[in-house]
Amino acid sequence: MKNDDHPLAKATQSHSAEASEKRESKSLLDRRTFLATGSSVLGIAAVHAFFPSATVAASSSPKDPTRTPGSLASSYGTRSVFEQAQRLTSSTRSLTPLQQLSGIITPSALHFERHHNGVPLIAPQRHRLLVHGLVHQPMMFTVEELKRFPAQSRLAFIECSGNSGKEWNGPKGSTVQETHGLTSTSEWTGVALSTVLQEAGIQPEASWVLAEGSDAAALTRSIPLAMVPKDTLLCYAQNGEPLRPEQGYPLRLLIPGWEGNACVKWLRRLKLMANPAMTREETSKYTDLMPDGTARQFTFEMDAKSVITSPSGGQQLEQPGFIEVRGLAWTGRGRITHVDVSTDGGTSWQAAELQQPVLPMCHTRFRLAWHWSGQEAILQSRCEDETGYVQPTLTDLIAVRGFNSYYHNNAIQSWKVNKEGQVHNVQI
Ligand SMILES: Nc1nc2c(c(=O)[nH]1)N[C@H]1C(S)=C(S)[C@@H](COP(=O)(O)O)O[C@H]1N2
Ligand SMILES: [Mo]
Repeated sequence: MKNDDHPLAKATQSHSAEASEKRESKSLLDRRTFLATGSSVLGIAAVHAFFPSATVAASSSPKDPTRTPGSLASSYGTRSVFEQAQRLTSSTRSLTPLQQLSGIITPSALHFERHHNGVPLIAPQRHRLLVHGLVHQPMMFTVEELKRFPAQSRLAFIECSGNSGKEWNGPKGSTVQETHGLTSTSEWTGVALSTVLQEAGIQPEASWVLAEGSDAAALTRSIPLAMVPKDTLLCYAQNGEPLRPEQGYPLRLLIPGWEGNACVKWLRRLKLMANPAMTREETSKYTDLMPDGTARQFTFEMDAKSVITSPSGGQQLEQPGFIEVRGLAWTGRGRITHVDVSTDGGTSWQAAELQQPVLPMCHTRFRLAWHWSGQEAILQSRCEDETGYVQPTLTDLIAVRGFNSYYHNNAIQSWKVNKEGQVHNVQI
């Protein structure tokens, strides 16, 4: 089976330890030369710009920061040089390091990426959105024109329907980034899709809208007008600034709670139609082969799902004692209402605390105080949403969907803590 969302090429670290060691020793040398030649105030800023390595920064950081003036104001901020969280990248996707994040917002620079044929470079002045098909008046908009419409902002997660897909047939990813990193939450700003469609005027026969991207994949999906949420946005901003190129600059569709591929990036065309267009993305891809040989199609809403992000695969517990179990839960059908955590592989469950704010179609942070006795433990989380839907076990999911499925795996994840405190991905 060949599948665009399948191959999670073994994530490669962007640089080997050896290479970065070399760079550091060279940087140290450079820095000594540099310090010998000049030490103006501007020079101090330059040291920071030139030697971003954490080791160098640690060795040059003053013992008492209250006795040395800090670096100067900067025009565009960057994180502390001591912080290293990274997306894990393969050529067509990158994964959010969920285990290294706090709260519910994903920093834009760490939002997961999924693209079928690269990130296009689009000059916003040249970009157009065409609205045509079964409309009273075909229309073309520039991004500036779309920005003049009443603006709306909302937080929402986007999850790729291929997230955790590899986990259908046995535990594969070693970290939560590898098993669940294709989901992120941002604040999105744009104009309501309904506002723009109203402007063009929908003809009575129109019941689907085709959304097309301006990338080399020209990703195209048919969306049923009757199902599409009212708060669907044509977005131009993410976390307060223009969309990142990876997220669809200068314009993307955001359908809150729907599978990522329906949120067409680099959006250039909306065509009103009587029937779905049956594009590649809704026939060959993004369908689920069921045990009876039929294919589930147009499975837009993301089912409730949760995962413990800490302790999670690849982490090491230092010593027995108090540990706060932390994780994320989300659902495409509104709000998360409840999360249970088990530390004994699902034999007993305890209600976790939901951290405010609990917003619809958003990652929701949950926490549970745990005393690790130093014995083997299996950590699981199970969420419920406002429709009463409860996150299934993988066994339950396979009983309904069979072994040929890949997309929409929202099963309960298990992390095994061994006596040494090492945490591993297991299926029980
Ligand atoms: N034009 C276009 N839109 C696209 C894609 C694409 O390849 N081209 N990928 C889709 C898929 S499969 C997903 S999961 C989401 C990912 O959004 P993100 O990269 O902003 O996280 O974008 C969707 N929109
Ligand atoms: Mo996706």
